[in-house]
Amino acid sequence: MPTLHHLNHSRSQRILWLFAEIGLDYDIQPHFRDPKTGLAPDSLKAIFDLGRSPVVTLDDDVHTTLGESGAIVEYFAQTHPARQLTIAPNDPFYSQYLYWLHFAEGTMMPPLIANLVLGKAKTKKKPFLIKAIADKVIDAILNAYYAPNNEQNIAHVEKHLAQQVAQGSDFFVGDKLTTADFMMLFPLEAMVASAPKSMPSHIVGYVNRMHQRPAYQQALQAGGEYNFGPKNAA
Ligand SMILES: N[C@@H](CCC(=O)N[C@@H](CS)C(=O)NCC(=O)O)C(=O)O
Repeated sequence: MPTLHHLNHSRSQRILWLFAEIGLDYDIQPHFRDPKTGLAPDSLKAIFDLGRSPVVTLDDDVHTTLGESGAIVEYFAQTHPARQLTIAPNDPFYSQYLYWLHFAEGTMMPPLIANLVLGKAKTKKKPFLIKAIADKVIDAILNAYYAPNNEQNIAHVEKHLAQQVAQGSDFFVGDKLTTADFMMLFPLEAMVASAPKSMPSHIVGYVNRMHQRPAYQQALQAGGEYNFGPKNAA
């Protein structure tokens, strides 16, 4: 049986949701972020040298330790074809499917993380004069690059989701749940949770629809506290 090494408030929520949608039997090993630094604990480094989550250990012949949420999502979707969470190369939506599957970690997450890390750097205690200069530099970097990148990404996703809704689809690609949804929900729900009023309506609508899925609710129960889930979550 696979074991998911789950870190609270993290991308491994993607995998809990995926496992619930597949109806997979698995073990869960929780790891908790350091409350001060927000970083993963050493217990995760003991499993996987990068010390990042999600990580899944498989009871296959070569005792695989698999990191990268995209790789994990693809692995389980491909090895459970009956659930039909992938799109085949001969399907007209195949290229769109690959695009959104990779857009999540390739384009959407980097400016989000940069905003988060640089924002945290601004709140760190520093001597007064150094703080004034450091904050200016941080703002310059954010304003020149990461903030506009993030805004462009949001507009790009919003336009796509508006088109999907106009075509009667609840999902990112075609008219069914695919691995692209597991990948895209995480950055979108994180943004909706941190700035609900400033997010555009189709992104908010999409996040709400995914949150209402029974398997998503099941995943919340399995993972415990999660800052980016629906506000009324247990
Ligand atoms: N691209 C990787 C990123 C993994 C990653 O950075 N995970 C974060 C949680 S969302 C983490 O483990 N952070 C803890 C740390 O860096 O100490 C993936 O998609 O799995």
